[in-house]
Amino acid sequence: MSKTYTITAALPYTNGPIHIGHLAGVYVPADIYARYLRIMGNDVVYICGSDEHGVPITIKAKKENKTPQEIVDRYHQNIKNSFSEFGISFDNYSRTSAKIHHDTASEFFLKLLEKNSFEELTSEQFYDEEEEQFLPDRFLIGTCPKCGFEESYGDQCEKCGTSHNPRDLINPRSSITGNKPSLRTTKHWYLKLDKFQGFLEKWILEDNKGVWKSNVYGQCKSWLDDGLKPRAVTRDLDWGVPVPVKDSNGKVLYVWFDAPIGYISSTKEWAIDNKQNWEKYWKDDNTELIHFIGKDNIVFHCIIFPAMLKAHGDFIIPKNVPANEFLNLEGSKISTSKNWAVWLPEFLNDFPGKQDVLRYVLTINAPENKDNDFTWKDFQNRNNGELVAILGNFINRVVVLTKKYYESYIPANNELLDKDKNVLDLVNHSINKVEESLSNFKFRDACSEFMNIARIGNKYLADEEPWKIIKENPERVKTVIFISLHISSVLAIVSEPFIPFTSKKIKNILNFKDEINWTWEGLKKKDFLINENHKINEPELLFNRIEDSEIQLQIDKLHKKN
Ligand code: B3M
Ligand code: ZN
Repeated sequence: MSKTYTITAALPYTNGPIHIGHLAGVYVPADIYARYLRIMGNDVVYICGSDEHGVPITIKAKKENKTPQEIVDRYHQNIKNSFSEFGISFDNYSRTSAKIHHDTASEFFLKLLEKNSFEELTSEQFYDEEEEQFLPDRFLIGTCPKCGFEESYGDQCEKCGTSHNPRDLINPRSSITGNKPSLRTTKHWYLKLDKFQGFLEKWILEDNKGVWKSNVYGQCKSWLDDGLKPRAVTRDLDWGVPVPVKDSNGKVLYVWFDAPIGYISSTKEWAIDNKQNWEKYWKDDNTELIHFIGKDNIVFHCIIFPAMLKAHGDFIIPKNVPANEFLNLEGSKISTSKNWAVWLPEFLNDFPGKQDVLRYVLTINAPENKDNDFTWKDFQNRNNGELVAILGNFINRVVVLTKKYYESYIPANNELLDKDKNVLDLVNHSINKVEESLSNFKFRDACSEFMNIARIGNKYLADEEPWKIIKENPERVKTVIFISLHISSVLAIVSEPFIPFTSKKIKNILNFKDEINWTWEGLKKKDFLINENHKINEPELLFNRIEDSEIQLQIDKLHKKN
């Protein structure tokens, strides 16, 4: 039955290009899910945008002697292009510096103010006398009270993932000047998170126990077990959404207050452009809201944003938050500052047209339940051993044989033997498994099961050896080719969420005509989508081998960067 879904992918900070870690952790899985839901006939809006406020952007601007706006303008376009080049099928990619976002975030804040969800507190905060500014969040560096990491930020430790109060940081210093900060008094608005403890406990710890991924559930439980406290949602900064009340000069909304509201403003922007009703995607109890994020964003999406939504009162809360772990690169943590990363624009430059290879490798090796490693060798092996040797090879053999024996017309099949029926059963079984895994956010399993369909096809061809029996048993060959073409049509459809560019190529080779039946649903309704006498197109290689030298180049490049 068709349902309505709002799929969000974490809004990337607009202070640098996108790398493979972002893609693997958030954007590819979310894209697979959105594409899958769409082909199953659901009403889906897949939302994202640039997170343009916050300290990382201000810091980058300071370093480069630019304005924050100049920084975000540069990277917003760069990031947006990368997503579109890699087939990330957002319905809308907005940005939080947009007016619609400032308006939406301000209204949200005012509503919470009206509902008495904040308390105003005056406290002492760290201040850099030389720079004459307060030091919220990443402006402050010090030793993590939990794990001892010496470069922890004021708000969060990147090493152990703990969020903390800046006052708990050991040996705090300014990240701009390195100075020891002083303390100054300032007033802020605090969200009364403690008021939502009971609601969150029931919703997460009871209702979603065994439903949400265990990494997500575990982090939430530890937050809830510690007891929630009021949390400041404003900052003394000049870059961000101004606090929309009188006398709040020099104060903006905390980036983690405004950014998730960005999902709502991006949906609104889409709705205006497409004459849709945005409220259907955020206020209807039958709509499923799903947030795709990395593990460092769990608390914001599972505790703070749901509390904000609940406090507001008009909104649905997320159905699931399938957060991923991190992807490492060649055995080490991906690091922007150390330039230990594979940046998407560079990848495209070095491997033009190989977006699907990257999508495939990042999915089959996704950091779903634990941190995982991307290696160039594995990238090469997956390409040569799976995409070329299994999927590409299967489609190519079938299409070449169809051309050779039947001038590219699909032959009529004869009576199916048990072994043909067995193969069809295996394929159907795999389709169901792909579906089941996708609906449970198990993208690695889904992807390897999809490749399994090509494996089944290859084995079938190898067992039946049509090229050997074409002379003495041409009628049998018709059936074998028909079944193989059917498997190719299954692959054309089932591959779409994972490797959309390739799916399109296979569809084109098979010369898909009646798009209505050539869907996943169509696949389930009918035994065969293809029919005899339909003419397919010329063979076309789907993938090329990647040579050792190309891989070595990447490894050298990575090490040279350091
Ligand atoms: N920009 C954090 C990040 O990129 C942040 C996500 C916002 S989602 C509302 O890790
Ligand atoms: Zn730590």
